[in-house]
Amino acid sequence: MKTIYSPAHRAHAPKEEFEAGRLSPAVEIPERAERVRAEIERRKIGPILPPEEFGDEPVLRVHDSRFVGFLRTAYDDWRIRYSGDTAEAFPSAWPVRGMRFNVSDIESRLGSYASDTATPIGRGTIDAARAAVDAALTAAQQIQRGERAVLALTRPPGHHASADVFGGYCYFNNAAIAAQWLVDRGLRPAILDVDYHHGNCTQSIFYRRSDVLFVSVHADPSFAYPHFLGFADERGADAGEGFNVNLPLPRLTAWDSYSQALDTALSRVREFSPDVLLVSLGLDTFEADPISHFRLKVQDYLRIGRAIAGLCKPTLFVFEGGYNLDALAEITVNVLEGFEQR
Ligand code: OKP
Ligand code: ZN
Repeated sequence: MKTIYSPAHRAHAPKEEFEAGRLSPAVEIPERAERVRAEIERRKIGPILPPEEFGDEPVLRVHDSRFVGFLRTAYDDWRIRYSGDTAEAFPSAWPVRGMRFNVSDIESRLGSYASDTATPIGRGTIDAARAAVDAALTAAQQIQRGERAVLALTRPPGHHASADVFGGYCYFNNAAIAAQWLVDRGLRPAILDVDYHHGNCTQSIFYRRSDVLFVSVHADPSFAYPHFLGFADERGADAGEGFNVNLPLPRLTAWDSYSQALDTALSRVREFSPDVLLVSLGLDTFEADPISHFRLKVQDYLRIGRAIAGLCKPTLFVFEGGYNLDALAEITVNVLEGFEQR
């Protein structure tokens, strides 16, 4: 299996996130992708190739142009506002009920576009996020050209970024942009999101559409981030009714019940009969993940890979979350190896 990887991700090296009332060390850090890349080499999964540049057009098929413009200048605008301070940009006020969306200065733009305080914008954030998009698009192109499976080793991740929202460590929605690019080339993609956290913004992007199926297995938002979306009764709207499937699971879910939900997800994908499967591959369902509360074990990731391979579809893995640095590389590559075994 080919991997698409760019070292440009290293330019996004957040230091801190504001969470549970305090600043804590960032967990979505360069070492994540570096460890996975090294493990792919060590276990000889296949060639590691750099992305091609696709330009803005495929990004603007999914994201609002003012939002893209905001991300492009946010760090510089922030530095100008705070006279040269090199600290990362964070929002501190949001336009909640009764207030207005306003983008007249950097503070109002941050508040209008951000969904949380865990997603800092630093000097290299935009370049890294763009390189991740290009990696996902390059992988999509490989699939279109006949590859059976490709990994886009993207970071920052993407599934908490919508048309005009960034948050949850995500800036551009890598998987959604790749899916839209495939739609624009006449293909019918399904997206299976197995990250611990619900892919709320991938859901939002395709919620009213029947040309892309979105299926997610994740921690119940009644106790887990992203808190405000990802419930089982969200089934799509308008033309998209029935094309959104959420399978929320309780705290401490282990393989027994996880695998049942995964089977349900996979049968829904099979029924849709996509040309291409995109997997939003989060590895934060691991038992020792520092921010999550499922109980999957190292060997379970081989099973996830095998189960996905059972669909017999061209498969584009798009890397999302997973924060246990000691296990992340092994469990990621287990999914790929499990997939290849079948
Ligand atoms: C991104 B991805 C949990 C705080 C959660 C944001 C989590 C973003 C996850 N105590 N903060 O889906 O892995
Ligand atoms: Zn996650």
